[in-house]
Amino acid sequence: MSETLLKDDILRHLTYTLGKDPDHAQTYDWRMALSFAVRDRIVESWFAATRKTYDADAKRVYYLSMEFLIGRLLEDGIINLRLLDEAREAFETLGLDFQTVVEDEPDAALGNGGLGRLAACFLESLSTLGVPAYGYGIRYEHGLFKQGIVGGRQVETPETWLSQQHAWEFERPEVRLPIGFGGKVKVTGERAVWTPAEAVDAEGFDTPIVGWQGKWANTLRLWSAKAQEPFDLNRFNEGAYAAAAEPEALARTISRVLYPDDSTEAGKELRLKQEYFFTAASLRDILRRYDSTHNDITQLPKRVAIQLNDTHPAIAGPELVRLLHDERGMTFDDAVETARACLSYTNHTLLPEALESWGEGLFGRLLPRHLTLVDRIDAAHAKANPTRKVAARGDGQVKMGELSFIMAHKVNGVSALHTGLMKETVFEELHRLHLERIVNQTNGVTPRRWLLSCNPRLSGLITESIGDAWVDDLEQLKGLESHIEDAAWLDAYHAAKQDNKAELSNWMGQTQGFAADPHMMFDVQIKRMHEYKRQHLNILETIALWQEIRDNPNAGWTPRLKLFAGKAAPSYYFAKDIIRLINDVAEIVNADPVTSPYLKVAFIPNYNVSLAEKLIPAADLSEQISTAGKEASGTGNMKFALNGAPTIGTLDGANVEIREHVGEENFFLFGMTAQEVMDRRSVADHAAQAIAADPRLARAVEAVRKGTFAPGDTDRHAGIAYNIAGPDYFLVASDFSDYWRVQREVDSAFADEKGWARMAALNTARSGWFSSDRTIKGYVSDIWGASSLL
Ligand code: B1H
Repeated sequence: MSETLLKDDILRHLTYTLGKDPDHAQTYDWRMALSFAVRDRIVESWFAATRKTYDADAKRVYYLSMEFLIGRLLEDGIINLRLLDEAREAFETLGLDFQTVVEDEPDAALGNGGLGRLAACFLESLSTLGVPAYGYGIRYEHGLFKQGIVGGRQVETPETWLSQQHAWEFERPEVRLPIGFGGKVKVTGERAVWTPAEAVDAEGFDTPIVGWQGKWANTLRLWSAKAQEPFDLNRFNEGAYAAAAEPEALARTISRVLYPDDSTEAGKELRLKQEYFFTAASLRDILRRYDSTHNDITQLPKRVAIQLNDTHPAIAGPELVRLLHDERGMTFDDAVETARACLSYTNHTLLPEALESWGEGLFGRLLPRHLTLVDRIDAAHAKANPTRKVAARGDGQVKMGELSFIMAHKVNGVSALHTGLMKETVFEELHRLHLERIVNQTNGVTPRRWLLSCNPRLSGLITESIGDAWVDDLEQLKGLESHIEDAAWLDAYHAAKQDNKAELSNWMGQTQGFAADPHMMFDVQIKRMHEYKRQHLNILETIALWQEIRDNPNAGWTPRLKLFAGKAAPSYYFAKDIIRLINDVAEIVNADPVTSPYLKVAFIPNYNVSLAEKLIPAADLSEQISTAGKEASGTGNMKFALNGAPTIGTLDGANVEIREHVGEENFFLFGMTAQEVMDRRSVADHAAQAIAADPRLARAVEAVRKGTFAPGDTDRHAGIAYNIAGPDYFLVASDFSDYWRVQREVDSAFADEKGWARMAALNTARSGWFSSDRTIKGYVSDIWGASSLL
């Protein structure tokens, strides 16, 4: 570790790296100087880790992902290096506000939601555990769009995290790999030579990811697309300046923007180009690194484990076969075997609209050699499994889920329920043919970010109570259970939550136009906007509650603040309509003097990692209300439980396991099971029946339909009402009555302050299993065969 004082290093970087006189430095300059001072310390363990990995000739894990939703890195680095006190002190003596400096960092949103955030948690856990690993992805110039709310509606503007220098990355101009598209394939005997028609360069940018206590750091390598020629000199000399710049602009397009579709497939040519671009660059880089210390390519699986984060990098299968067979002379069969021994695949969703497939026309035009190889891989699989009916090719499509399955030695789901459903539904036949292939690895979250860093009050209390070994051994939270009957301790637990709520309330007052009363229950649903996540079930219950409070204001209602946040994919109109309904309901309900003491509604714009870090520690109740069978796991659900917000939820995804861990008496269960959902769908007019059976539901739907929340534009929300009363694919109407019933149980439970604190504390004490450290240990032993070098 560095021997110099952090403060001296900050001032040195301010002066010599940023060229700023302390008297004239702005927040940005201080933030960069602090980041560089912290980064220096990370680099030390980063080099040491790389050296150790080479010395041990250790197996490396390569995590290929279209998304890394890392958020801010400065506080993470400070926390993991245990520099918080020193950094705070340094800024105090400099007369600067530490929090302002930390919050100046842009939130790197190179992902949509859970899938991308999981990749970020995994990188941090891999470093904490000292497993040699690389994350590989795309250095998008523009991450997920910024969401504004104007007139109740979502408006999107481009995100510009790179408009300032990114403090954490190291550009690697020497790592520049040409990636080709299109062109011709010349077959000579068994092998082929592919001559692409066009090519761009993939340039690497490295970000070190440091683990807990700075004992290890791994690398996140993101690829940026660059034109091979900076501009067309001939056209420039002819005076065609715009045309001269065109090839450069076109090449850069590949890494320009993140597709904003969560759990849906984009199906665009540029998307396939992005997928091949980063996957091909990563594989080339992996082989280059292997070659630098090995000369027998057949031993590759001993040193290399490649994890495909969903099917987005599925082209890795045929590409690796191409590299081994066409370029390195392995037989086709050996190439497939070797590739499969390296590759494994995580499935994150069973939603049909999210399963990737590509038309063979497009696929063959961009990747002509790969199309032939996919055919051969599929034919070989068919030959080895003569009874099979499901294929990676058919109907003129390349099906990426099937392809990934066939090319992986292990395939995993992300919660016990989801893995079971994979075996019964989408991968039913492939599972039967390969009974050992599918395994479960229930998701987890890193406790460094999602408790230690985001919730200093609670983590302080935990450390006072049981010491600090919980930070990288989260199951130790169990030790809190012995304090539960201690009234003073429970008061302290409750006080931490109350203080978090007061802090959020202040922030809302400053930024959202109203400061919620911290004595209300903070009932929080924050996640991507999606019909299957059923924000419309929540707002419908809100409406029914508002109506009921108006009817009977003195019935002793438990005061609630309903908090929502989440982005809708720009072309997902129904999800955008739900955002508008929530905002419209908020306007009417919040202005109602009768109900105001008991009910408030807020939609906080621009949900991202940093906002989650603010909201979760202040939450009382966690809404995890997806239609059973649809949410593969969820990871927000774990963050809430860990931070002492009990769940109201369905038996879906990891909710099932959360309930098992925290105890059913500390979890508010409602709704149909996955099996009941499937049965219910076959009931004609299930929604109409549910509405007829529940007058409260009927009244709420009717209020939406007739425009109660859209004065002067009464048709505005009719579409939502007709959907709920009609097709209602996600069974909002059928689950409503039970949801309402259990919400009233929540009301009574919350009114008992001590009882609630106890339940919240038990959620914290029993959530240790949901650490991503546990998840990564599972991948290491069941899938990767790697090991820790610590
Ligand atoms: C999840 C996605 C996803 N599942 C396609 N699938 C995407 C699919 O841009 N695309 O094309 C982007 C994302 N994301 C989520 O993964 C699940 O819905 C969650 O339940 C799960 O917790 C998370 C991590 O496993």
